[in-house]
Amino acid sequence: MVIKLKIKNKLIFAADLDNLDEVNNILNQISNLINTVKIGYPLVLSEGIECISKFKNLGYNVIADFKVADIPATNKKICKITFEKGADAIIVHGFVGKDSVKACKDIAKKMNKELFLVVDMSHPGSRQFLEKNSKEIAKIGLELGIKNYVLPSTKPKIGLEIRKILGDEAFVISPGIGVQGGEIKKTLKFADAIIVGRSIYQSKDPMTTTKKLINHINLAIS
Ligand code: NUP
Repeated sequence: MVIKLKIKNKLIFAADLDNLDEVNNILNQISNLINTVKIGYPLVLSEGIECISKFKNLGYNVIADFKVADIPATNKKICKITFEKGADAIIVHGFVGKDSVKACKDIAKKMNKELFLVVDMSHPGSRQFLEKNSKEIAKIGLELGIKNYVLPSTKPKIGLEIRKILGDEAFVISPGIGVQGGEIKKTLKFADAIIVGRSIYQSKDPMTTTKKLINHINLAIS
């Protein structure tokens, strides 16, 4: 598996709050349990792109979940700026086609950063368009030599099928655990790490919840 990010406890925290103080409050409670934070539009549009450097300064790996999905020239700019702001990795959509993904891949390679390709998604609406093309999207990733992928924990059967296409060398992260209905054990049969947001940040006791999640993860892989 070729990934520069070392994800502690196979758990990525999705910081989808719109308030940085609230995110920091959660992180203070779980900082010894996780080392990788995924940020996306809710936080960045509320608090600004500088969130990335703030988390980097605290020592976290930062994955920017911007689901980049534009023409190649614009994709390249989005990725470049995100990496310059300090993100270790960016999440990119595959449905836009090979040229758009390649633009992201090329700039990630040039800047020595990571790219995660979304092959399928976890919500019910993904069945309408994305799921029908997920295998083709995975193939685009392989053709471009992409190592990192996002697969939905809510679709364990598809997860396994796509993992077969991607091979053991791929590094797969998976959202959809908990609130969306995904299960840790089934997910870790095709994924290397899970992404969890609401189950942690909406919990009355984020530290205990995170510890329980890690126990489940350890049981699932033992
Ligand atoms: O298919 C996807 N599903 C998904 O939930 C791809 C994603 N990137 N996500 C993101 O993962 C979603 O935007 C959120 O940040 C996180 C899951 O959060 P939660 O359901 O654990 O709260």
